Amino acid sequence: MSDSEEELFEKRLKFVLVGDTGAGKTSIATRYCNGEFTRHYTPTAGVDFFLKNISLGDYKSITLHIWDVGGLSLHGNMLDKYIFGAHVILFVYDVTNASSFEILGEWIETVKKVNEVLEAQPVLAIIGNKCDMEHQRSVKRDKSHMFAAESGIPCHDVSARTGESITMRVASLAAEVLGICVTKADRGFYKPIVQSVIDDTLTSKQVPSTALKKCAKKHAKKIHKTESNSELPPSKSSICSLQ
Ligand SMILES: Nc1nc2c(ncn2[C@@H]2O[C@H](COP(=O)(O)OP(=O)(O)OP(=O)(O)O)[C@@H](O)[C@H]2O)c(=O)[nH]1
Ligand SMILES: [Mg+2]
Repeated sequence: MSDSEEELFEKRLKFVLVGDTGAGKTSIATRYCNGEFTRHYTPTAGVDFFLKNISLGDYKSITLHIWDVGGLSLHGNMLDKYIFGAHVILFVYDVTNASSFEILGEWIETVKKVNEVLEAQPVLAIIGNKCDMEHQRSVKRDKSHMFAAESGIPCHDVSARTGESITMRVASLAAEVLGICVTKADRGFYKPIVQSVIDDTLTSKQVPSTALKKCAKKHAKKIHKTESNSELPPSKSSICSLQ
């Protein structure tokens, strides 16, 4: 196999997650790479590393090196080293926490300053995390869309808790870096499923099936299926997945 052929099949991409403390960067990385989520919060000191192997189009093996940068690094002296050589930088904020959104400007300015000298610019994206807590949203969609338009960086909502949109978003960004489209086959791979969580207090014996169906319909929401189908949230409740 020639070098260029080999390159087509194997690729390494560096993704960097930055943003305010508590925005959910570690949770996004843990959900995406390990299919896990915890409510327990342990602030990241410095940077943490995650690895994930995916395939997209003709690229049979893409190794994603995910650098999860602690929120306190904004004012530290290591940030330039963390983002050096990044193919993708994700600016993460918490949709329920306005100050995590307001500080994005400072993150973007700092990152852009570091990248100024580079020839190849990374792909940038703004990620609004915790969209499972819509009822507590304090950053209105209009506001984030306007900010995205002004800064020229697209924004997307995800949830590390439910896994919503994470896999597909990462795949789209990787495809953008590689200059390829997410193919039909890739789309099949990330086929959406409808997931509904049914309260613990109800069991299928106690409730007629029509009521269960109604309940499932009411609470149904779309998430994206991953390779391991691991994006179901850990919960004490019974989980009902409908294709
Ligand atoms: N409901 C909900 N909670 C989330 C979500 N993502 C993260 N959390 C919670 O938010 C808290 C902070 O999450 P982390 O992932 O540790 O935040 P971080 O951005 O890595 O924070 P630093 O390491 O300090 O920069 C934890 O208690 C998580 O359980 C989400 O999508 N939904
Ligand atoms: Mg962290």
